[in-house]
Amino acid sequence: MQIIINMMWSTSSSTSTALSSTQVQSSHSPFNSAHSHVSLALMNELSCRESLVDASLKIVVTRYGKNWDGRGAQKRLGKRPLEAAASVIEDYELPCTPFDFNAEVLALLQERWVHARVLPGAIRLVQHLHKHNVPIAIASSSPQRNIQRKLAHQSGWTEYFPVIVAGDMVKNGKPAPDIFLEAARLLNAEPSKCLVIEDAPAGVLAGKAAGMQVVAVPSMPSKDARPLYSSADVILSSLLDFQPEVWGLPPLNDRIGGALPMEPWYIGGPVIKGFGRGSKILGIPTANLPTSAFSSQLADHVCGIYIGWAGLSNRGIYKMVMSVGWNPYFDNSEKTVEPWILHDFSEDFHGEELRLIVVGYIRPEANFTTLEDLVEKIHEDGRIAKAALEMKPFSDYAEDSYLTTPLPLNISSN
Ligand code: ADP
Ligand code: RBF
Ligand code: MG
Repeated sequence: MQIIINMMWSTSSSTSTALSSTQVQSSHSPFNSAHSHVSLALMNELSCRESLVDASLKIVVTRYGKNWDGRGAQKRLGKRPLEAAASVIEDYELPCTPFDFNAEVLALLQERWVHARVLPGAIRLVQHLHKHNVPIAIASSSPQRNIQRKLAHQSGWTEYFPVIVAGDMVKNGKPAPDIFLEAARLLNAEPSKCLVIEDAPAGVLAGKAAGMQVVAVPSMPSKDARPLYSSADVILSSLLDFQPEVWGLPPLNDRIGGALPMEPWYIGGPVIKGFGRGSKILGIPTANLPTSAFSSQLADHVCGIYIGWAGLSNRGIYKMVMSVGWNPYFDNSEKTVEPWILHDFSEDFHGEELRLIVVGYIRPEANFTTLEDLVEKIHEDGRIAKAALEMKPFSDYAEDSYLTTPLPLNISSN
């Protein structure tokens, strides 16, 4: 499960993937038959986000005696290595050339690529498109050598991407359209029949400049960054929400009882006080967990609404549905994990140990115009969770001993 497709060293976003076929229908038209199909999609950001790149940048910037604070991240997204290096050098006033800086960062990244993880939803999507003979290309700002190295970590992926256009194969990097136009040419597809999936603002601009449709999956989903993606045709919060049928491609039919099975996620800790508004304002209590004990797992998971099983100290095992993210309606400043245990308790259990196995994804976090709409949606999530957790594979995890085994001390006391 370790691959990085788009992530070049600047931050994530340097790779894009293109899907194509021989003929095209207009977007938004339903997929009719395996023969009449469509689209070329170029998509970016199949792999995990900036953490590896940022960790390497931080080391090199620190070597020059400067304090890394992550500034300028937006600007670097989707840029080719030397251009991104120039931007860091300017931001931190470093006494070196982009070439030297780049060499230092690349040396660190070589060692780290193996640790890169695939973005949630990437394998599912690529395999689905491959199965339906939708040609896919990668159009990445990374140099060719780096893309190959990243692809090699994921078995079968070289064959999924018959066309790869790297940053060093074209004259102008993103936001110029060159990289996508070259991908379309190699795919034998008209640019207007291509769909780009991109995570970086520069890539979104490049896709539009190439005359393609663009789905943005922002790698920096902060509110401030939103305007940078405004030229995209659609903005999604993750690849899990990509709906091929919207683009005339065969739909994904892998939900079970309304939830998408996923690699289970095991998290736990003592129940802490949250914002004190779940039960008071919504009538829906959520048992907040301290995220410090599993912050890297949290960073790997996209925001959204999930289902799973909850083991509560020695009270029992229950179904649960939870929100992961910033709760747009309340506009929180941190990413929280808030499970609503689908059981009536007669009292609070702050401080008790809660262990969760998260097994399925329902939907992205949304904003709502009224509190009633939010409450109604959460109740609908609850109904989906109750029913889906009765079904395989979700039901199997109710037996998992993780739910009944006390956590190691360093986690439970965190
Ligand atoms: P907080 O801000 O402290 O999370 P909430 O109003 O969200 O307050 O209430 C959550 C608390 O309510 C939990 O920490 C737990 O002690 C208690 N609680 C009672 N029933 C449930 C339930 N079914 N699911 C989650 N928490 C519950
Ligand atoms: N908050 C949002 O702002 N948007 C959502 O889509 C959303 N969905 C939720 C779904 C579930 C199953 C639960 C338990 C909560 C959800 N919330 C959502 C979070 C809700 O706002 C949260 O419980 C409050 O912030 C109380 O802390
Ligand atoms: Mg709560």
